[in-house]
Amino acid sequence: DTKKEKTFMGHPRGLATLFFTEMWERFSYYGMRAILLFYMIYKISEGGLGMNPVLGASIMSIYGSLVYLSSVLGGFLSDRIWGAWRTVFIGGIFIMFGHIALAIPAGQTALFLSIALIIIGTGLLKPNVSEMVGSLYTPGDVRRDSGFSIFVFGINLGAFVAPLLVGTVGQNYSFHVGFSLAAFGMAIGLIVYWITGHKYLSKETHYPSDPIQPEEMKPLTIKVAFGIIALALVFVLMNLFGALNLINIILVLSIIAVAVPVAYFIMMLTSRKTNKQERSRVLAYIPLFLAAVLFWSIEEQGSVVLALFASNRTDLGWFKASWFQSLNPLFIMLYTPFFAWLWVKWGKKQPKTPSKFATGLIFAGLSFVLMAVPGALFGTAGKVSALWLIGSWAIVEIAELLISPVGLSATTKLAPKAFKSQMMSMWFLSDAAASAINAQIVRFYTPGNEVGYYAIVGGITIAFGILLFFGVKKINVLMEGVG
Ligand code: LEU
Repeated sequence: DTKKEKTFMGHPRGLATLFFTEMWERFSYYGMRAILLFYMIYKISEGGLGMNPVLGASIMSIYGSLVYLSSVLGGFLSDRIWGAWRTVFIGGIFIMFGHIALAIPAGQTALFLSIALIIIGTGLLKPNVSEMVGSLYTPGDVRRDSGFSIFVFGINLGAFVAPLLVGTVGQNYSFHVGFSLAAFGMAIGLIVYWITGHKYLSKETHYPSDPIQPEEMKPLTIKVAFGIIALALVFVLMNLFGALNLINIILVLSIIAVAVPVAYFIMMLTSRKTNKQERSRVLAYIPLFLAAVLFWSIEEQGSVVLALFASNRTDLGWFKASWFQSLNPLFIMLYTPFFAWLWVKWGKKQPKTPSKFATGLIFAGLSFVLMAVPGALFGTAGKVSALWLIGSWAIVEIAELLISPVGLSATTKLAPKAFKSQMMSMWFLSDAAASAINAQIVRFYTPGNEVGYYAIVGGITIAFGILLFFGVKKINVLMEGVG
């Protein structure tokens, strides 16, 4: 076929649809996150909910965890029931209503309703948008990696602009107007998706890849019912012992978010569908997964612990605390061309996945150790230069480029044949587990002990990075040539 098809930067037109849909979805998500913590903990007289900051930080983290844990549900609904096209659209509707809930000044009820809607919606939308990017290319298409880079650029473009717009309106004018901007962004994403997606995405995305069979319904219903009853029982018991409060509910959710990836590992390692070589690759994935958890733990604390530092401990001048959330995506966009150039330049001589991960952990840890310095030097009572935070993000984003794209690609390469989509979920689960752990540890963060907090969390991460360097050889052997 010689007739020239219209492309999007040399890529299938469907990439433009997915690029803009995900850009607007991430705009809504990160815009909301840039002001949510402040909304929860600011005094009622300042337009906030007046919640305890320690609880607010914990909610931010468990929310960030469940948003990715639910990708397991989204993957299932898409593969087996709805197909990716519908799952994404329904997800977007949930997300939009989630932001609308916060646009209405209805206190904590609206807060928790919004959180529930956005957890479900993101779980339906995000894994399937990413999956559809992959499905734009035939297995041999050399444009695949560059397609993903363009897609990730869209994520970060949305994430960069959002705190500036939503943050400014939210902090200057009213939180609720800020949240309505987030809702508006998701609405634009949905319209773009609907109109251009019908034209440019393949009809295959309208059908499940592995439709569920009628005989599978009964065992599935029993499993789901069992799970719901077990969870309900836990809450009933907690209630009986007078322990049913937010802190303990968050603890139960944290345990679940850590247990799910553990269960996935056990299932993949013990399944008869996994052959010997595949088992060795899954074993190699365990230390990489743990490293990813440590990395995401620090990365995700950017919108919690560092956001608190921005608000309480930083000389802001005309700057808004929420604007700091734009630094993470900004540095990613700045560094991406450099790393693309570096990997091409080093070619086959470039370090393998475990070495990149180990280096990444050391950078991630250093970004936190740096944050221990201002408190150690000047005490924790006053305010310090914004350069500390800017420097910290500049360092942690080096780590993100050594771990996030590399890990995503390693995940797909190490997946056993029978568990391709489960492995894809594993990548999101590394963030879910990390944020679940954060929900527990951020409670120890108070201005009084910030120095110890940053030094310990950063130090543990650096130590694990060094440990990982010692294991590099062994992991490379286990990976058997797919490094
Ligand atoms: N920052 C990433 C995103 O928003 C996180 C994800 C890979 C867990 O897409």
